Amino acid sequence: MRIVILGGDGYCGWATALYLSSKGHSIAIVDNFSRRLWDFELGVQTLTPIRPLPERLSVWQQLTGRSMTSYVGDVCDFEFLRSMITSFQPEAVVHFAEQRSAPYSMIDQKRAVFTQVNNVVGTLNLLFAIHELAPDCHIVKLGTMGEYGTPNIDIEEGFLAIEHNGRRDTLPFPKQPGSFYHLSKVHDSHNIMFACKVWGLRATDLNQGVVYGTITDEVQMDEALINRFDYDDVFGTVLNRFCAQAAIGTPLTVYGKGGQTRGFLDIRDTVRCIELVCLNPADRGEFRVFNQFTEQFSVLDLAKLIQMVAREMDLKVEIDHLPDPRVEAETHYYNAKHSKLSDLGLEPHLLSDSLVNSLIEVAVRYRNRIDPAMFAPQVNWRAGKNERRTVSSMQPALSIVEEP
Ligand code: NAD
Ligand code: USQ
Repeated sequence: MRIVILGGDGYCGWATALYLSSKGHSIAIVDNFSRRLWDFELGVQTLTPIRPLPERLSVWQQLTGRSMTSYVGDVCDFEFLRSMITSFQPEAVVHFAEQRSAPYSMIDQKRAVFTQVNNVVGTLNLLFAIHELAPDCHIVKLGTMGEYGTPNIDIEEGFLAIEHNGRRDTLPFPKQPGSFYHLSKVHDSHNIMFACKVWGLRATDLNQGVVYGTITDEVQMDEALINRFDYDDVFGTVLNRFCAQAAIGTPLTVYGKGGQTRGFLDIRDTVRCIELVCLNPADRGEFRVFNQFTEQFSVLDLAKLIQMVAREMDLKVEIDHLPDPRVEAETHYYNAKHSKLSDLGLEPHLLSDSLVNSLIEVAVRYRNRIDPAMFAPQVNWRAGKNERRTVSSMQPALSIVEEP
């Protein structure tokens, strides 16, 4: 298939592009490198030293003989997007190209507005461009499990059958997102559903849980193909942060009671899910929603698991409970359905199989790059305006592209 990966220089996008390329698909990567810029802006960097995209692509070509096309530009630039689609003629577009950090979106007014404009306008542009230029193309959009929040009922896959005043209907599942970022995904979902209805587009909204892991078959072929491992307070996800903390013997930063429960999946399952969805497209006019995660854990479950496994590796690990900087339920009911991807053939990897080699060992290998100042949360949901430190108040931190 001819598949465009919007956001292909990022964490999920890079692993997906390599995987789909290895399967023989013709791949185009689109990215404007904004994520590398936001890292620089905040003075943070991935634990793993990722290479510039041209170097990544050239190493991939040398190793496999497979080339990928790259288009450098902003999906919010409609003319850029139109010309890319005209030139590549995709059968599927996988849309990862958004600002994906909840804390980033909660720093202040500027970052909240930026997040929603970047995400909502990029997706709207994609809908208009596909409608005009490639109406049969399947849109595979990355949403998030966080769109649903934590209701006190089971979470269905996208839609809920309800009876109200004696009448029945099946309606979009109620959304209770917990950040301006998560809200941007809800807005996207509504726009995509509407475009499928009025223009007959085909789309799959993947409500993905928290992705973990660095190692995929393709990424581990060469150090130059290494993927991101974010552990800072803004872009670092909880498992990565706990593993980086364990690697240098800093207490694990559980926010509040730690009963916050989320869906998780291995990056190897992310790439496989995308493949399954591309190979089994939605029908014309169909808006599908799949919940894309494989296991659910509470934050405290994860901390205890890492403490146990890390101790077996002779790492000293304590658990701290910090005041929760977010506004979220610290204990709650959570039971989210996730059978549609298994029905298509997904065979999940379990955290217990990858915690050591894809997370803790990677954190230990690069532990001399860990900056413990990145562990304290600096973005408070309640503040509205956070004085988080930025690169202008720090030493230069641009070693991302310079280190071997
Ligand atoms: P990432 O930040 O590593 O990658 C996103 C990429 O998109 C970056 O390379 C960035 O430069 C690019 N990008 C952003 N805005 C762009 C624009 N306007 N034009 C062109 N390129 C742009 O993020 P990720 O972790 O790979 O997440 C990818 C997608 O998956 C996001 O939409 C995110 O919301 C979703 N998701 C991620 C996770 C996770 O745990 N990482 C979980 C659920 C959903
Ligand atoms: N948490 C801690 N300690 C930490 C960091 C986080 O207890 O040091 C807690 C948070 O308070 C939260 C939970 O861990 O309750 C998850 O936080 P996270 O930062 O790992 O994940 P989140 O903000 O939800 O966002 C991540 C990705 C986002 C994606 C989302 C999927 O950054 O792009 O959409 O996971 S989901 O959580 O299903 O919405």
